[in-house]
Amino acid sequence: MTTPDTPLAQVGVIGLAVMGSNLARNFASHGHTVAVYNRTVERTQVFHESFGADGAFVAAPTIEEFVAALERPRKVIIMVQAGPGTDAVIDQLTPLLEEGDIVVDGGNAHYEDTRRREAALREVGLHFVGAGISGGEEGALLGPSIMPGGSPESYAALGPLLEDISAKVDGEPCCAYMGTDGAGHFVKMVHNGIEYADMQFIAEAYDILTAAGMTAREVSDVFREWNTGDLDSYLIEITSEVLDQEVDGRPLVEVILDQAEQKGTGRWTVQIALELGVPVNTIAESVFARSTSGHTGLREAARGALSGPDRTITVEDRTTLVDAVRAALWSAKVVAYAQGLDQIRSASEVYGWNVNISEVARIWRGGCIIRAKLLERIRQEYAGAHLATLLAAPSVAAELAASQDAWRHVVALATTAGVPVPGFSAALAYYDTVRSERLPASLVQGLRDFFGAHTYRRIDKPGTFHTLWSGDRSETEV
Ligand code: NBP
Repeated sequence: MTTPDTPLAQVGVIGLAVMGSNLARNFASHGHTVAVYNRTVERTQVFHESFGADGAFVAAPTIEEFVAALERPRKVIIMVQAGPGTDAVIDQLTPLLEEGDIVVDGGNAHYEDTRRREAALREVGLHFVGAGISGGEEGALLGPSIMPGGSPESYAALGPLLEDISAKVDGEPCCAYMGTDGAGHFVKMVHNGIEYADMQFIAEAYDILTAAGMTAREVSDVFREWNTGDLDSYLIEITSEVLDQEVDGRPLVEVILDQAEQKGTGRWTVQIALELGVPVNTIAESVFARSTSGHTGLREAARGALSGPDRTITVEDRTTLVDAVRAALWSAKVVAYAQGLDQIRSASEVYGWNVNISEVARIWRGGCIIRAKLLERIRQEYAGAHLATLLAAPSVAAELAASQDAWRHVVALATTAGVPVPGFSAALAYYDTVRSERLPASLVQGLRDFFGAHTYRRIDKPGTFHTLWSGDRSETEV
């Protein structure tokens, strides 16, 4: 599929399933010559037949021809199934590359794998870039949000290409350098964690409104309206579309099996948050909500054994309820973003990535699944300011203060009616926890000292203390 006259390609894509194909077509539509290769050659042929005429492609049947078709320093983007597939491609590719070439993993890799791969390729003089890419198949084709990590030198060579194909908001590319080694994949992982929370909140809002007697179509209209205000976002927009869809004369949402699946990035976010000691309870509850939905045996047993209110919410004024649910959704969403960004900052400190949180918010404004109007505001809040938490930004705190009565009312209403709201209530519990003057952690510490002599500190004097619980109960300084 190459001839001696074929021009060298500026970029190459390995893996021509949906994401790789669309990314390659995106590069070509921006005027770049793109080399493409896929393990199973039939897929390359199908790609060539389907899209070969749409741009300048070099469809390589072998990986050797693929490498030979690239201008130097070579820029190779791997878009294959994350995990062993990525390692297999790297193993085939690296002996064929030369010093200074750049290997990009655009898949959903675990950031620790990216750190390992980056170190290994650096040893042999190659740059390895772990690039988080969000936006699904449409984003890959028309402009995703791209979160690259790796050496600053590799970004200098690669960045302009990636910025070119990324989504644009206000003329700015939704792509920016995130930091060394695993920074890009870490940021993408947290993006997905926030996405889990966003979707859980949306599902809870739908559940409450239907428990109050609204039809799926009516709730669809509510989401359409919300999408014109401060909740304006891709997920709110597509919620109105999904709720509006009918199948066999019924709302589609009412016939879809109520068991949510997951691919693992939400779980990773929570696992790593636990290791970092960063509370991301909204994301954790969202991951657990999906797991619980899939435990059919447990749910069946509990359904037969546990009693409670019948999930009916009675309200006099539906408009007031809709407004209150909107306030709860917005507030919970702010808490989830605050928690996710805290997690990124914490990892950035541990790994020395120096991630610019304002830039993260900026490149999430377009192309990715959690793109939302709120992100422009978050970008501004973090620009030039060191925020201990997004919640403490004066304008955010003021709005949360204004919406909290409605938020509390919604959680109370749902809980009283037996409608589970793990996301809304986790967000509210976090809000109340971090704003508390004093927490009952003092009692936890007292108990720890009682059974394990774990000691405690006091509010009124420095030092570490232990009470002789099994002795005369006097206090000693340790
Ligand atoms: P898939 O994740 O479905 O992977 C299929 C591709 O991987 C095919 O090209 C396949 O080649 C190749 N592959 C596999 Br499987 N094992 C391989 C191996 N050992 N050596 C070489 N190639 C191998 O593709 P996708 O849905 O396009 O996603 C690609 C990446 O992008 C994934 O990491 C995914 O997590 C990430 N991602 C996906 C989305 C999305 O919306 N789908 C969004 C964001 C990120 P074959 O044709 O020879 O089997």
